Amino acid sequence: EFATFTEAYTAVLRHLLDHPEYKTAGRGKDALEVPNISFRLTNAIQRTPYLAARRANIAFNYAELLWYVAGRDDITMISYYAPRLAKLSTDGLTLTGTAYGPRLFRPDGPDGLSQFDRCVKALEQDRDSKRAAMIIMRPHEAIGPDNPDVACTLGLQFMLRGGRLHATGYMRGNDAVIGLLCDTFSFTMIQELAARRLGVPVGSYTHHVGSMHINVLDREKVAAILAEADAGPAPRFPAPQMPGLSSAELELLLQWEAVLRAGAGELTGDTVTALPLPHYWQQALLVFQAYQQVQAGHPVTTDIAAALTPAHRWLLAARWPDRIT
Ligand code: 5HM
Repeated sequence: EFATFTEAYTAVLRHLLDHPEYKTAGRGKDALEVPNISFRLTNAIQRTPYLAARRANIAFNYAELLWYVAGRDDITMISYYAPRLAKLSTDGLTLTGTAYGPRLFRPDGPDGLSQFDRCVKALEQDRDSKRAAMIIMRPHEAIGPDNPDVACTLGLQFMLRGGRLHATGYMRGNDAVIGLLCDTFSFTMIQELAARRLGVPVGSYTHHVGSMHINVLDREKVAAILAEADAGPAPRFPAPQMPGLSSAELELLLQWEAVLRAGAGELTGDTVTALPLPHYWQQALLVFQAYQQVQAGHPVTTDIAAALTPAHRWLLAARWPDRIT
């Protein structure tokens, strides 16, 4: 059990590096593996690791969450933030396994509800329900070696206990360096969305993984992350509560995301405050604006840098040290 994801993340990485149980070579990648790893974050909002050597992409984290919640599976949006994802697409247009959005957030039954809506409703009707579970990997999913993109997550579960909304993620396989960070981020955000809908505080987040592994090629990066953790405590930034996300707000966020991605418009520290969005989501747009400037080969403007929270500024500077101060 860990108070912050920074601590959980370094503990998992250290365990994999120091005590790997197997060396695997599945699908041509050499990996070090420890089967059956679980951890719990006492407070799911402490989801962001502040480890510069990890060079996390916070723009991707927000984009992936919005892409999920919108029920999207297009590679156009998501590969702009993570170009490597384009390689996972068989048809060049969509992602099948990695796109959890359609499975969680698109209406999929005769009740006209999505799995997410159905879980929230189940908890409204029976606060002690054990049924608020969403299935991600599908029974008929092609798992042969010619399918490059099979869902790694089996499911997510919400439990409303002690007045707080807890969540559990169940994964068949998880890359401890890359996937673990992104998946914890989006799953705890989905948890927080459900908590706001239910009007209860967020509780703990538990992560269970069948095959936890690191690619052998990432070993040096892991060593650098651990050396940084050993050198002193990670910086602590306040973790603001997400205010919830209405469908109108989601729509506006996605509209602006597309405008910024296309370079068809820009936001400033001033104009963003005029948008009918809570400060929390305005920050996500400022992160996208900063990302666009970096992608276009420019430094992040001082106006945008000044409007970002210290946590966002720190994350962007860890990833692109020569673009933002
Ligand atoms: O051979 P396999 O389908 O397991 O390769 C996909 C790998 O991508 C997973 O084992 C895991 O290392 C990583 N992954 C992850 O960690 C992939 C996804 C996409 O579903 C994810 N987290 N969300």
